[in-house]
Amino acid sequence: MYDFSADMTDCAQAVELALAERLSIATLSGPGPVAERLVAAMRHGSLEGGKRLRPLLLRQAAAIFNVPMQQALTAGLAVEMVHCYSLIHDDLPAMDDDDLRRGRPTVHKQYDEATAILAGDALLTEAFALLADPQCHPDPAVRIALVTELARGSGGGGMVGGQMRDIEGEAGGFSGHDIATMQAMKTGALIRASVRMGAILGGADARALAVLTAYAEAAGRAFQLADDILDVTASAATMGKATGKDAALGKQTLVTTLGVDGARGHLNDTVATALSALRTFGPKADGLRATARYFASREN
Ligand code: GRG
Repeated sequence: MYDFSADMTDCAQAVELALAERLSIATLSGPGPVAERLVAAMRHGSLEGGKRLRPLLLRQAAAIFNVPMQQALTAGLAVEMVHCYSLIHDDLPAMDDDDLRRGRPTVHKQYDEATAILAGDALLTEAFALLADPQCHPDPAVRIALVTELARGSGGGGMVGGQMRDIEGEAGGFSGHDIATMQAMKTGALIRASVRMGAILGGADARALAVLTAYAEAAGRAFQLADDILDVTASAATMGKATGKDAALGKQTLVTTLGVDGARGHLNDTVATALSALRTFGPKADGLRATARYFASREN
């Protein structure tokens, strides 16, 4: 019987251990020795905290195809590094200007802005070095497919482009469609890439990949809806970051247009869409099913 809580804890522990090992002076040094301050800032922005949901989704998708755990973990680390870089940069004064992340000072507060920018840059770069490493997958064609997927999900047509649209939207005038596009890119694209990378590691055929993509897109919408609801309903202590930011910035979300109850109803419908996409898969997709349900019930 699948146990979501055990799966999530096990994944988070594995990611924490592997990240701590990878983000070391020995591993990060290139033609020259990496600066100790840079490594410390990268570790501050990546270790101790974080639900590690993207590596979890990746390994749950990979589990459908019996991918070895080590391969799923290596690719999951790459996604988590991109995620942590995005949070470090998102917290900067030029972006969301936050002091608190995962219950601790943000990287630019603990160090300084320049160090935070560089720590994010180095995490992003290291993510692609990980995917290029044969421990990720013995077949170079699979590794290239993973690099392409992560680049698409995190770049101008994905997460970074979504962040740009979000900033543009602060001026107002966004339609419901504009908000949905921005959110699908800013938050959804990396979640989509995570699931698809698990499928790519498993050699999924085009049909399975399409089904998992449909799941991932709905799961990404559910994750973002939950985040928008929690921004209104949860405390900063529970979230480990400032809340009430959307309203303070006058940002439009589905909560502003539908209200909290309307948004909750929409969240439940979106989770149902994610689950129905998986109907052709048997119990091997129970992990992905449980994570979509968790998105509707999470409290932080
Ligand atoms: C600055 C390049 C760049 C991108 C920023 C991800 C992102 C794009 C901004 C983060 C701002 C934000 C709060 C987005 C909402 C969704 C989100 C990514 C929440 C945080 O993800 P969790 O809940 O965080 O998975 P943990 O801490 O558990 O890893």
